[in-house]
Amino acid sequence: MLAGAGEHRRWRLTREQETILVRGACPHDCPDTCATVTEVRDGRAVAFYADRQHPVTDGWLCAKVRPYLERVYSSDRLLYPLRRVGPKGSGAWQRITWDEAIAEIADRWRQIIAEYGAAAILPYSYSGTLGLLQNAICAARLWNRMGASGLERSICGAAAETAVEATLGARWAPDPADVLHSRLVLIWGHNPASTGPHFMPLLRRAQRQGAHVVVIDPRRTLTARSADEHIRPRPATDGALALGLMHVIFAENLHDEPWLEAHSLGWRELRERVRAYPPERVAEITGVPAETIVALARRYATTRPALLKSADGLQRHGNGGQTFRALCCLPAVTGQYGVLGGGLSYSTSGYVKWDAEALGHASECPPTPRVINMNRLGAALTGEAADPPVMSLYVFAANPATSSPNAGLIVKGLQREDLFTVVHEQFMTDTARYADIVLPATTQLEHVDLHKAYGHRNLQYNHPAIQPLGEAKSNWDVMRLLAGAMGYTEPWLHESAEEAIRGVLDATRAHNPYLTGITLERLQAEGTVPLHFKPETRVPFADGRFPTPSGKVELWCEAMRAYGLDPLPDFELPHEFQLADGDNDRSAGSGPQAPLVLISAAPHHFVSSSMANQPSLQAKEGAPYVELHPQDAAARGVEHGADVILANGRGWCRLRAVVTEDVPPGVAVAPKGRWAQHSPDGRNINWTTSDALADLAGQSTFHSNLVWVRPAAEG
Ligand SMILES: Nc1nc2c(c(=O)[nH]1)N[C@H]1C(S)=C(S)[C@@H](COP(=O)(O)OP(=O)(O)OC[C@H]3O[C@@H](n4cnc5c(=O)[nH]c(N)nc54)[C@H](O)[C@@H]3O)O[C@H]1N2
Ligand SMILES: Nc1nc2c(c(=O)[nH]1)N[C@H]1C(S)=C(S)[C@@H](COP(=O)(O)OP(=O)(O)OC[C@H]3O[C@@H](n4cnc5c(=O)[nH]c(N)nc54)[C@H](O)[C@@H]3O)O[C@H]1N2
Ligand SMILES: [Mo]
Repeated sequence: MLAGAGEHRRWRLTREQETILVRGACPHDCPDTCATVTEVRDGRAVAFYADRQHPVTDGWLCAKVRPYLERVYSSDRLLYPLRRVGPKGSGAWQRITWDEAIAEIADRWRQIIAEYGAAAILPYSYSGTLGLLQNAICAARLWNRMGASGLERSICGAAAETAVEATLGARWAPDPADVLHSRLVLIWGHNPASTGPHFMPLLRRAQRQGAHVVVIDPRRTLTARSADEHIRPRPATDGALALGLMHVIFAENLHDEPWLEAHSLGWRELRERVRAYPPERVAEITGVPAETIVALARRYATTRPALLKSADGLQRHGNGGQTFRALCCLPAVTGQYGVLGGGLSYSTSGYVKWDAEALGHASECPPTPRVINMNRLGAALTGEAADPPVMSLYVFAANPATSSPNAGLIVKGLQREDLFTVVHEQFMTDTARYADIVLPATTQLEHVDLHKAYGHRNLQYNHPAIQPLGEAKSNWDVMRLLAGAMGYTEPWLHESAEEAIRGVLDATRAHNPYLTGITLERLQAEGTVPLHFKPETRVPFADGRFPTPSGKVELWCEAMRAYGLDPLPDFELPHEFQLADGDNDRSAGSGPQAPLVLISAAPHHFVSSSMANQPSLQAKEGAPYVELHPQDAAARGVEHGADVILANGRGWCRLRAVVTEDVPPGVAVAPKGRWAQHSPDGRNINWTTSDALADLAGQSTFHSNLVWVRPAAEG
């Protein structure tokens, strides 16, 4: 087992009866980025568990990652390159060698480049792994060199990220353990009990010490169940709620005027703006009683320190950008930025932004000819990207046919006979099924990487624990092969994995004080390395400086104009909801004809569609389901446990009805991530979700989705 402290300095921690312990990082899209240990005996991983030394992982892994070896050694793993032999999507494959696969891809690409230009090639990747090497570097170098189309990576939190950076100047957040200093915690549109579970023990401790916990979410989530208070606004009305809270705070003179004077831009204009949001009007918009709004505003303004913690769920709406802008203003109005235990906890990912030039070498490459928004993949493949059309799609670390919006249109695009699709995957996903060539990918146990986290402030090194299974190759190894076959000779396309990581780390450290003293050798030896903070910057913005153009919190934010937005936060319902009937109160008119707002938030036992093919986790999650309020179920003649059809103009899918008051009237909840091939009729909820873009940063709008629900038995 793990030996004494001295042993932890070595990456192969100790040998005990031929068992080697190897330090790693959980690569999945989760704020926790856990430190892991793999026990290897005779070249085989025999145990996988949490590193006790890590301050956030704290010795335990979540329910979904605990059975990781089931994933690694699954009999469903792709182990050899495959070439399609039947019609697209038919599942008829022929095993080929890597040499044949790489040669065929390079040949096809050369033809496409000759005929259409490299812009006709679209790489598509997202969050199967969050590693520096296997994700970020692989998403940049080869494609820059080729001059392929760029990808606007806005499926997840682009609106929030942009709003936070514009308002505060940087995406910085407190150490998660700082919540132990909070007296009030507002968890707003975020469900950490499922989506970032290592925050929960800290939250519980804070609560036991007397902190008051408020969850703001239309659904009764796992997180809401243990809160002191649960406030349930109608979907997509949070912007109005935030403006309403500020209305009360200003009207009752509870704002921190000296702080606002010293550290913010435009607070008087904001005060003027929020006059239009008195509690009565906000109650009408949000469905939250006026007394609750007033009480929450008073509590928030008078309890110090107060932490506002949010994530991405609440901004996957048409008005996600302005909603997050409004949220960012709240801690300023109460003078809570820079306070230990207070402020905004959105994401820690801004502390380390990998040096863009070292990452992608763009200055040595042709300019990116165009950028395609990943949320528009279906549209792009079926004609929206016309000049040139997309003739080849290369997918890695993503599963768009399952996870991207308007999936029916994506599948239509993937079926195009003239589209050459390559998918590099661990499993035969819904996307891989439509490929012309499928390449087998390594898992985190089989490759090297370096990880930063978005929920805490440590770097984590991942040593490979075992040899690749079958003929699987890492993303980086495949990029190197493709670069070679394309005749690209730049050394940065052929570096070893370690060289590539070291180059980006060193270049980033040269201008990033948070990386002071953090070398590759140190990461390899220690596994987990905390970022370097000076005492005065440990609490974000404690020095009163905000790296915005004005040096202040930009409540009035000129930068928003460039996005076509009001420089002050404001509220408007998403267009999808406006078009329906101009009234967001779906609880009132929940007759059988009325649509419901479908929220497709994170499942507890999968990460997006990753792991959703693992039998033990499928068993825990049960059949693909949708939660409906008893009143909505009754109005539609839907019985608990019966199959229902969810449909709208984009598509439909079939789900099992769960009738529960965990959802409010007018809302349906069906978690994301279900594979279409494991779902009834081969469709999941993304056959209904919208590929319209939000008000800011090309953000996805998964939750601005109206669906009509009826019993499947009606036919
Ligand atoms: N177990 C698990 N963990 C995950 C993931 C997963 O799939 N499974 N996904 C990972 C990824 S990719 C991400 S981006 C993060 C996301 O982390 P979170 O943002 O915490 O996750 P979500 O479940 O997407 O959304 C959070 C909550 O937003 C609520 N919500 C939706 N619309 C509204 C609204 O209009 N107002 C309010 N107030 N709330 C609303 C939903 O009901 C949901 O409970 O989690 C990561 N962690
Ligand atoms: N309806 C609905 N849909 C959503 C959301 C929602 O709220 N509602 N949320 C969205 C969000 S927040 C996100 S971030 C996206 C995520 O969408 P995606 O980034 O597409 O994530 P996954 O669906 O998990 O697919 C990741 C794939 O990468 C593969 N993979 C893992 N590691 C590696 C590797 O090292 N190499 C290669 N080549 N492959 C690897 C996994 O096997 C998996 O199939 O989903 C979005 N989808
Ligand atoms: Mo995400």
